[in-house]
Formats: sequence, C-alpha cells, structure tokens
Amino acid sequence: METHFRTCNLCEAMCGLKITYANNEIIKIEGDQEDAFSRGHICPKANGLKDIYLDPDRLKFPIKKTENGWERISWEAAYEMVVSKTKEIQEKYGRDAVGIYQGNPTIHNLGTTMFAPDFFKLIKTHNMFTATSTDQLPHHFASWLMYGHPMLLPVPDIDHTDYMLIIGGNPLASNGSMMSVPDVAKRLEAIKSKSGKYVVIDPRKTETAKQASEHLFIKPNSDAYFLLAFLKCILENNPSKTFPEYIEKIEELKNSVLNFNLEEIEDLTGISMEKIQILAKEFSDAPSAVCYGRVGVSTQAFGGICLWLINVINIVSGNLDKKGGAMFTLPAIDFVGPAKPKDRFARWKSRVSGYPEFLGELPVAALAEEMLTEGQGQIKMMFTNCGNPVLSTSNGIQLDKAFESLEFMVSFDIYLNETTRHADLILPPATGLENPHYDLTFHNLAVRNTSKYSPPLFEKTEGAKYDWEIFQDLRNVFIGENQSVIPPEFKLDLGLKYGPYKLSMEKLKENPHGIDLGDLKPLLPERLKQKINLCPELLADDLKRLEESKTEMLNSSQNTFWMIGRRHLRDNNSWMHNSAKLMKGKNRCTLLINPDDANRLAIPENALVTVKSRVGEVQLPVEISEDIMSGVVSIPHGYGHNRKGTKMSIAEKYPGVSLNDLSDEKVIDKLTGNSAFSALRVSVSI
Ligand SMILES: Nc1nc2c(c(=O)[nH]1)N[C@H]1C(S)=C(S)[C@@H](COP(=O)(O)OP(=O)(O)OC[C@H]3O[C@@H](n4cnc5c(=O)[nH]c(N)nc54)[C@H](O)[C@@H]3O)O[C@H]1N2
Ligand SMILES: Nc1nc2c(c(=O)[nH]1)N[C@H]1C(S)=C(S)[C@@H](COP(=O)(O)OP(=O)(O)OC[C@H]3O[C@@H](n4cnc5c(=O)[nH]c(N)nc54)[C@H](O)[C@@H]3O)O[C@H]1N2
Ligand code: SF4
Ligand SMILES: [Mo]
Repeated sequence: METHFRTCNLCEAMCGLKITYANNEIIKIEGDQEDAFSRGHICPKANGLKDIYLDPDRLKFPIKKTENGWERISWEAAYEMVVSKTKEIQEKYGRDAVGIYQGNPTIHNLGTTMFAPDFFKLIKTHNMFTATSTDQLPHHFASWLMYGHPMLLPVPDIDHTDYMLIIGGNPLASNGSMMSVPDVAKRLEAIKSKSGKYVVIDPRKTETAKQASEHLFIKPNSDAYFLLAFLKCILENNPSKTFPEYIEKIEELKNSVLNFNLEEIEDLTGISMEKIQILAKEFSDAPSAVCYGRVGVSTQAFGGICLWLINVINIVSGNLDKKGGAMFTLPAIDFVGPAKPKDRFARWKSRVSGYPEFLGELPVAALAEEMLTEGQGQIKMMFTNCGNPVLSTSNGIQLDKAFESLEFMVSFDIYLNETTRHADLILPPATGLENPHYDLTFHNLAVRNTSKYSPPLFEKTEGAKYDWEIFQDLRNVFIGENQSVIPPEFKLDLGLKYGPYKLSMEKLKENPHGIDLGDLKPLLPERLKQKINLCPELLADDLKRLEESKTEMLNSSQNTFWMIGRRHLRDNNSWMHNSAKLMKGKNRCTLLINPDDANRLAIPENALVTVKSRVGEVQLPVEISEDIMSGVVSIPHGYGHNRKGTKMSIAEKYPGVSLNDLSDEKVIDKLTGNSAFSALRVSVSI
C-alpha cells in the first residue's frame, strides 16, 4: 500500500488529503493531519474524487454529435473542427459572433486557469461570460474601486477575531467562500470559547446560524439598508475617529450615509434600529471584529452597495489590516503583483440590453438574448468551458432554446450534461486525481498564507489529454505554429521564484504537506494600488436607486414569496450529482416553507406544490420548517437533471427541479450586472 498527499480542488477550502492506494485502486481517502493548512479536516465530497475518477459516464475522448448520435473522434480532428468553425463563423459574421462562457471549475483546475486564456484571447470576442456574474462580481467591483485592484480582497482573520458578523454566507455547508478556511466549524467554535461572539444574519436559520452566538432573520434583498444602518451606528459611536493618510473621502462617505433616511428600517429588513444599535456597539467595542458577507449579499439587487458597505464597516471600525479583522493575504504566487490601477468597467456594453462590461466580461444574464436576438453581433457559436449555465444561470429554459439555435457549439467538459448536450463537439480533459494541482486562486483568499503543490496520483487514460495540453494544442492550430507544449509546473516554478517568498517547485516537492508561511500580516499601505477610497462615486450614486427601491420593498404583494437558494454539504453546484456516495440520503431538492405560510396556504408536509415566477414554473415537494423566515421560500440550485439527452446515470435518478428555471434574467444588480437571485419573487400553490 502506498500513500499520496494532495490538496482537494473541489471547493475553496483547499483541504489536504491523505490517499491510501494499492496499484490503481483507492483504499481510503482521509484528512491529512500534517497538512500545513487544513489540520486534517475534510468533508464528504473528498470521497467524491474517487467516484469522479472511476465514473463510467465521465468522458475521456472528444465526441462529435452526428445524426446517429455521439461519435468518438481523434483529438487532431476535433482541434481542426474547433478552429475552422471559429474562423468560418467570425469571417462570416464578425468576431463577436463567437461567445464564451466559463464556469466555476475553471479556477479549480490549474491547467485551465493557466492555459485556457492563451487560447480564448485569440478569439478576440467582446462576448465573454463567466460564472463570476452569478457570484462574486460585486466583491471584485468594490475592491477595484476602493483599493485599486479587483483581487485585493480582504479575508476575515477568523483565527484571531473576537467578533464575526456573517451576512449572507453559510460556511458550515459551503466550507467558506472568498475565505478559504478548512475546518470552519471548529474555528468559529473557537471564537465563542475565547468569549468572543459570532452573529449570523440570514433569512434562513442555517447550519452556521444554528451554531452561532446569535442569529437574526433578515428579509432577502434588504441587506443594503441593514448595512447602511449598521454603518451609521458605527460612525455615530466614534464621531471623531481619525484615519491614516492613505484613507480618503471620509467626509463624502459621512454625507452619503448619514443623510440616507432609515426610518422604515424594521419594515424594510425585519430588524429593528434598536437591535442594529446593539450589534454595532458590540462590534465597535470588540477588541477585534470583522464583517464577512458572501453569496447571499452579493447576488442581490444591490450587491455592489452591500460589498462596498461591508468593506467600509471593516475600515471605519478600525479593523482593516488588523489582527482579528479583515486582512490581505500575501500568497507565494501573487496575482496582484505590481499591476497599476486601470480602467476595468464599461469599456463596452452588451449589444441587446446595454449592460456594462467588467473585467473583460459581460453579465451572464445577457447571454441568452445575445444568442436569440437577431442583428449584427448576434452570437452564432459558443464555447463553454467547465460550466453548466443551463442549470446555473437565470432562466435555464430560455438558455436551452438559445443554445439550440446556434450554428455551432463546443464544450470543454467531463460530462454530457444539461448544457453540453447542446454542443456539437465535447473535448474532455483529464481531471481530479489525474492532474497536478496548485491553487493559484484560493491561496489569495486563504485565512493563512501557505503554499502546496500536489502531483498527479494516477496516469490519465491512454489517449486522453490534460487541459493544459488541449488549450496549447488549440492555440498552435489556431495560429498555425508548432510551439512545444509546456506543463504547468514550468510556469509555476517561475511564479514561485519571482514571488514574495522565493519558493520553487523543488522546495514544494520536498514538502508534500505544504509549506506554512504564517498568519496573515498587516500589509498596508504598501499592498494598496491607490489610497483607499471610502466613497467611490459609482457606488455612492447608486444609493439613489436604493432609496427609490424602498417603495417596492415595502409594498411587495402578500401573495408572493421571496425565493432564496441553499447549499448542502454533499452538493457542489450542479455537477457532483453523479456520485452515488454523495447522493445517498433523503431528497434534498425540496421547497422549504415556514409553518405559518404553509398553514395559510393549507399546504401539508411533503405535498407537491407549484412554484411560479415571471419566467417559468416547477413542481416539487414541500418541507415545512421553522428554520425559514415567514414570507421566504428556498430551493437548492444545481438540480433539474430531467432534461433529455444527458449521460449522467446517477444524477438522472435524483433529478429534482432547477431553481434557475424560475430565476429571472431581468433581475440583476443594475450597477454591477450581477445576477440578483435573492431578489426573485415567486408564487406558491398546491
Ligand atoms: N439560483 C442560484 N444559481 C446559482 C447560484 C446560487 O447560489 N443560486 N450559485 C452560483 C455560483 S456561486 C456559481 S459559482 C455558479 C456555477 O456555475 P457553473 O460553473 O456554470 O456550474 P457548475 O455546476 O459548477 O458546473 C461545472 C461544470 O464543469 C464541469 N467540470 C467539472 N470538472 C471539470 C474539469 O476538471 N474540467 C472541465 N473541463 N470541466 C469540468 C462539470 O461537468 C460541469 O459541467 O452557479 C451559480 N448559480
Ligand atoms: N457543499 C457545497 N459547497 C460549496 C458549493 C456548493 O454548491 N455546495 N458551492 C461553492 C461556491 S461556487 C460558492 S460561490 C460558495 C458559496 O458560499 P456561501 O456564500 O457560504 O454559500 P451559501 O450556502 O449559498 O450561503 C449563502 C447564504 O445567504 C443566505 N441568503 C440568501 N439570500 C440572502 C439575502 O438576501 N440576505 C442575506 N443576508 N442572506 C441571504 C442563504 O440563506 C445562505 O445561507 O460555496 C462553495 N462551496
Ligand atoms: S471542504 Fe472542500 S476542499 Fe475540503 S474536502 Fe470538502 S470539497 Fe474538498
Ligand atoms: Mo460560486
């Protein structure tokens, strides 16, 4: 028997795994107690790596759609077809006629993160979309405006904080996000046991909320009002606080925030001003404190404002760049580096709705209409890479139609699923245990500075290709050259050697449990790209829209509900439902509803109900629970495996329904373009 150490790349927590195996067979996957970062923690999904490796449904060679079904073709023929179709369509209709969508595992796969951009940038399209605009785009937006770089994202110093306010995140199910933190339950518990406190603000009493010192229900989509009120209290608690010279625009901030009328705060949010004052006092008085917001606050109609205010709260309470507060990382391979602040917003707009570009991409809410609306610049061909937008982005049914209308579609994916079934060609890379790994992205967002390289455990199947080979091969075919293909380790070594700790591949290979680079340390002002702007105009101007939306928030119809999502520890967005181990247990795809609402509508437990929105309807069983706020219902996203023509034999046995057949592509944060899933209104009937 042999032992292999690696980092799990399935979510952001970067857990160290200890895999015991003999020949090609995995005997055990457990937490690596000696891992420099994760201290032995793992979650049930780690075992899913074995299922993915062995999954007979997983694709290993290129397949092409023909009249007689899918047929295997050679890599060379696949490359030739990709390149000739791209060129043909761009020559005929212009370069924007080819669109690209990249999903979440793009950044969890080293080879794709490193080499996919080299190919995609040759396509020179303005129609670039990613899962970022269903997720964390407002985080980057606020950081870009306030600190001068979209990747300067402060992380909670969870291991040293005395007070943590969690708003719109459920790390006990998600294992943390924009905060890589294995073992989060123990770390949160440790805050309480040193007489600190952690408070959760969420429309659902989540797994995290149940362990918290305190949980408060909040009406979905109202967090911007709550955060404004909270910030007002913090400013009033410390009226004459002074700030270092690298922090600017405090007076402008005070003018904007203190003049915002919050008389109706309790009706707007469900939380009283008195309660907010108490929380803000605790936060101000704590030796160290941090406010952390995640998907629940970034995917709403004022996601941009929410993320701005969260940063401001940490700054004006004196907790930015402070032990136990919100701190910047210094990763061994530094994304931020010497880059200068630059224009990254609204350099072009989407053709149909005029949504602004940010960081080189357009809001994915515009994807379907860009395919379906005729005219110059219409998308006629799509690439999807590591993404399942049919289940993961708003109005999946419209997206099904849009993909079907294309002249050609290519997917880089390991499954024939709800999205890739529309492709003409699927190119599957080796994945998981077959790949080397280094977390280029999540070391930037980790609660501790560490560095670790994982070699591949198993050989890829004979004739299969790595993602880094596929993208470099395609680049060569596209430009008609024959440059030799380099492995990711080569670039990694350079990145490490030029990085702040002067590491190398050699050093990482000598340390299979990773290298500990220490606690997060104060890095300001050197790490900043500009003086901290407490009151960026784009965000302050958006307060007018927030003011105007009060009427709608206060007058929403009694007959409709707010719809929110939820995550379960054993799910991973839409794509790990083909693991038998992870699908065991009771049906997770249910509609959560409060007992008062269920009684009012005479809905009994387990009843099949119909949920409708402007764009669609679904039917699913009900789960009645005090854990969900009255007036709010919840469905987990990532289900809906009942579409025809997929090849995911286990997922198909647990189809559920897709939350995103209800999500409305018109419901977005109008400032940043991010999808506003939590601003969705639905009706429920039996
Ligand atoms: N209503 C609602 N919708 C949401 C969310 C929500 O909270 N509510 N959350 C949003 C968020 S945060 C995100 S990040 C998005 C995710 O959106 P997506 O990234 O589009 O969706 P995933 O389900 O993660 O799909 C991942 C795809 O990558 C493929 N894949 C897995 N591993 C590999 C690999 O190694 N190589 C390749 N080439 N492909 C691979 C899978 O087969 C799958 O097709 O969903 C969003 N959608
Ligand atoms: N097990 C598992 N882990 C995952 C994933 C997964 O699908 N499954 N996905 C991964 C991905 S891609 C991401 S981005 C992260 C996300 O990580 P998290 O953000 O921690 O994930 P969620 O569980 O969606 O937490 C969002 C919380 O916001 C709440 N919420 C919804 N609407 C509102 C609102 O209007 N206001 C407030 N205050 N709260 C609201 C929800 O009830 C929920 O508890 O998780 C990652 N990890
Ligand atoms: S918490 Fe995330 S990184 Fe850790 S084992 Fe689970 S899926 Fe893997
Ligand atoms: Mo995400």
